[in-house]
Amino acid sequence: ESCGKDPCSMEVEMENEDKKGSDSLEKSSVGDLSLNEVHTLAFPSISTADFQFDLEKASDIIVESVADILRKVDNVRLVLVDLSHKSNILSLVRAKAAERNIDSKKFFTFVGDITQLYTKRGLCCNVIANAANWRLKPGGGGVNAAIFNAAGKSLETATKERAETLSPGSSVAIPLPSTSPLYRCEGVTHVIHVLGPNMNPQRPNCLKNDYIKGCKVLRDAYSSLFENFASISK
Ligand code: AR6
Repeated sequence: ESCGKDPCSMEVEMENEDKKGSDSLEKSSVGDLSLNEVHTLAFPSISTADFQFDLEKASDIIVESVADILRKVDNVRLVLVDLSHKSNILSLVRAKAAERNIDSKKFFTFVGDITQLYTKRGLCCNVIANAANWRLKPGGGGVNAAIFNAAGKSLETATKERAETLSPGSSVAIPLPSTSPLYRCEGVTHVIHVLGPNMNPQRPNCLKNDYIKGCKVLRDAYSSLFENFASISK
């Protein structure tokens, strides 16, 4: 089964990027970034849909966490993804990132399905984050179901080898087997599962509107995610 394209074997499309000399660079194989490509993390807004976390507070935390990691790490890109142009979290984050003068080449928002960013939208992201559940199980809807579906059984197996559960505010990076369709077609080499704070009484470990705790857990979740991504990018 082929996807028709060769993910991440071409240079990352970047506006204003100096592409001089790129012709002489060797093209890489799938999932192996060549010299003029930049490690890119695509991540969903953790906890703001099924887990019902406040969007204003979440957008502040996203922008602060992004600013923190970009101060520490060079040569990476972070992309906040959501499914719709009408996404409120994308609008809030875009405005706050602009206010803080965050470099829009290193951090931007993007509309698309996180499991089809390369094949449908031409955006090459070698790492994607998942808004997981504490059992690290497929299903449950949202981005978790989409990622486990797109990656196939091998993500479930690889996840089980690394961790059985996740506590709120933490993350675990799973190298994707090269047989996974998400690797072969989209060029995704790692999925980082993240567990954010839950404000939904229908879900386990609900924080019952305690936003002091909730904000701390969400900050911890993003810093864990970004640190994990930074170590993959070394
Ligand atoms: N591509 C990009 N973004 C998406 C996609 C997708 N395919 N699907 C959803 N989003 P959610 P949570 C956005 O509910 O609030 C699951 O059942 C969505 O619009 O997936 O952290 C787990 O098993 C929103 O902006 O995650 C957990 O139990 C963001 O992704 C629980 O939900 C997160 O929405 C986690 O809830």
